[in-house]
Amino acid sequence: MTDRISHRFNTALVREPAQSIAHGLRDGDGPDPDPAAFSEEFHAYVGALRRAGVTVKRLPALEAFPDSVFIEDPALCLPDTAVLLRPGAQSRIGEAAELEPALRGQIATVRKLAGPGHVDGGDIMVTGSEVIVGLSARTDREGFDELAEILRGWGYAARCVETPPGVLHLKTASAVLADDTVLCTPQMAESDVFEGYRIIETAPGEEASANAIRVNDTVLVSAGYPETTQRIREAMPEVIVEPLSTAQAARVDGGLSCMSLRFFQSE
Ligand code: CIR
Repeated sequence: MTDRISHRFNTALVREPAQSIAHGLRDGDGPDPDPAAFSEEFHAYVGALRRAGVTVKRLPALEAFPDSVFIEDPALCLPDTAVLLRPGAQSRIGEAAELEPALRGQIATVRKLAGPGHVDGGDIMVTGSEVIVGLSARTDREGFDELAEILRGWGYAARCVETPPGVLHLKTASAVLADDTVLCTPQMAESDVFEGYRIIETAPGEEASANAIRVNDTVLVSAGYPETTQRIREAMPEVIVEPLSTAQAARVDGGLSCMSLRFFQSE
């Protein structure tokens, strides 16, 4: 696979949060996100992506799809290629069709999962050597098999693992910080999912900080997790680590990775 494929990006697609984000899917029965506060958080995130060196293309809000700000879930983007996925939640499956025109406008080669399986982008991690796909309540074996076949045709090796029970997505509990380095929860570190990778563990009680993203020479991490932030800074002195608030996104089980599709586009 390509050197620095896991974090070398020049473009990101984002979707403005809808007012209906207040009705976004969530596991618990905590408070609804506040649309105005969510929007503020989202715009700070867009600013951070730009500072990290990507051109951000903003797509309009989709009121009919409360979770559509989490644009990572309906597609997988790779350098100059992409796959439109089939999100596993009934209320989200239509997000792929809504995204299709914009994705085709940006990326030369776009394939589509035909089904019947399902895959959420949050369950897909692209490292320097492989594409790791977590089976979860949203991503199933049929979806993995169809995706793996497409990826094989493009020269990418895909590996299927188990997303830990009770965890929404693989990348809720882990993040790729360099081609050979991941940040993950102690629970994931103990499994064999990241065998052979250099692992940075989230600090005790800071498991929610695992949903970080590396964009070029910057790592964006959720604010409020000082010990994990320090661990990343110590392990990776070559990167800038920027904490960002994700308090509103967290109310609907979202975080930093889900609010953009990041990719490298040749000129
Ligand atoms: C959902 O349950 O689908 C949204 N409320 C949150 C999606 C988060 N996406 C992600 O981590 N990739």
